[in-house]
Amino acid sequence: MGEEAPEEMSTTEETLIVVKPDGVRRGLVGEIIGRFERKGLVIRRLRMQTLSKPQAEEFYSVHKEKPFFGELVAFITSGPVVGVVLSGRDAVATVRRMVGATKSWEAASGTIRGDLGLGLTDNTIHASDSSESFEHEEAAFFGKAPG
Ligand code: FUP
Repeated sequence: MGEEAPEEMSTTEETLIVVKPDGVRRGLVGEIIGRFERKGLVIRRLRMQTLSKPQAEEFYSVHKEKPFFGELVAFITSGPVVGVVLSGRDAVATVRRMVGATKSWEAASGTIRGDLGLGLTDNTIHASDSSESFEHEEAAFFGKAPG
């Protein structure tokens, strides 16, 4: 038996990316969303907004015990961000590969963080790391789903 699921078992799924305040301030929204569109992922929802502190604390609640939580919330609320729900084959893992390593200075060339920045908290983009995270983050970012 192979280690990987057969191709036909790959699933269409959804994920969320958020262009962080540094990415918006630096004029990288089009560059970033364009990469996902060219890859073949489909935009399902899109919104620009400045997150409130409670909304950001909910969005990042998985990190609430971490020493950098305060810094993370302060940064993500420091200016407008752009959230995009993307769908496609294995979207969670595919998008994470395109985003690259958390420390932008270590991220591989060809990835968004590797090509576009040097930061850690200000690492240009957030992407859901699982379908469960996606559900939580979509609700925190957009509010209750329509319908
Ligand atoms: P990632 O999934 O790559 O976005 O990274 P993590 O879940 O490890 O971290 C969540 C966010 O916290 C990232 F935006 C980076 C930030 N962070 C810090 O600001 N300081 C740290 O020491 C570690 C992570």
